[in-house]
Amino acid sequence: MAQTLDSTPQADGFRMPAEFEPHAGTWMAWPERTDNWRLGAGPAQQAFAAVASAIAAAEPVTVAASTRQFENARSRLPAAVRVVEISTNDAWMRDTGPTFVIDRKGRRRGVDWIFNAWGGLDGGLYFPWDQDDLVAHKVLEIEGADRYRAPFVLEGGAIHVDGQGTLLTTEECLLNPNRNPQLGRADIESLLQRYLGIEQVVWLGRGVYNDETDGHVDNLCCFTAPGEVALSWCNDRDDPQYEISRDAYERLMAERDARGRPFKVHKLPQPGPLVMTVAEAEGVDTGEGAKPRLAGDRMAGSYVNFYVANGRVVMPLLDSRRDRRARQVLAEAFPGREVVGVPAREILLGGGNIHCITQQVPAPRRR
Ligand code: KQY
Repeated sequence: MAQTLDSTPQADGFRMPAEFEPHAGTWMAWPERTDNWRLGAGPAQQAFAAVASAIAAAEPVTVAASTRQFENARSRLPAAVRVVEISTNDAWMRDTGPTFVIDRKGRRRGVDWIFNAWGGLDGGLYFPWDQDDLVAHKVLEIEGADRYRAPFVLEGGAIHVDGQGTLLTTEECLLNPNRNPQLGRADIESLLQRYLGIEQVVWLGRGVYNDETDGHVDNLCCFTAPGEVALSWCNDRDDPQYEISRDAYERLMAERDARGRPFKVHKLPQPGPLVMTVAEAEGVDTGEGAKPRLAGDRMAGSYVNFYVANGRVVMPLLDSRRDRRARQVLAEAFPGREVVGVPAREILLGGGNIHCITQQVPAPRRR
């Protein structure tokens, strides 16, 4: 039986592996709330199903769907995808799911972070979020993995690791008073070390412009290999993203990773700028508990929000003028992996992208 443990992953010899290490599978959740997903969530469901299919060609995929949506999800997803019933408040498995950690004996456990919908009552994106806060525990029960309940708020999209001691994050998110106002930078670093088995935190400044998560790093910058990162890049000096990306680049250039390596940076062009259309905004129901979607809203589109599966990278297609170049950069950054594009504007309309809706289950390895 899966248990809840009082110790920490670091004390028990566990670490979070990099996303590019081998996977046993992927978890996703099924979108349905009509005050975030337009037209009754149908177009988003189609996009999520395409992402699930692209990943299922490489590794086992499980999708969590509500009681109400179970039959619909089952019929829209390929037979190879396992569908299980789990209640959620929305569909961001990166942030509500567990972060898996592994040890040298080939064991796998999970960290269950406190979830407050990206800011709680101080700028959070919906209320309530009680079902989302239970998702990680339920996933760990199904996976039969022991659980660490971390004593602080964190979302999986707010961190990236290289599996060799280095963690990337942003100040905008992790130092935001709407997450853990009682904790300072040093406290957060110490907790990340204890719960993820990392040694060093590389702090970037702000996340992608207008990112409603308060600047999740998974939309701005991620590891592609030890010592290598992909960074969302903007060449237009008049665009607010220009300074953000430049600052991140300079910080990376000034840093070394936990093993003393300098960073090689793969610059991914920013799509767009992408803006919500009148028709898109009108298709979203007005809800009491969710952030309103307005025509003209600048969306935080980024090609960095991709998912690394076994043998393939599943990337968002967001802008026909830039998709090809982004695919080329990713193919160079991930030699030996096939880069598969999935139309992803419908996911972006809900506030995130492919990385945000996926959560890897690492394959434990004996060393
Ligand atoms: O960046 C992510 N990991 C999640 C995006 C969530 C957006 C909620 N509307």
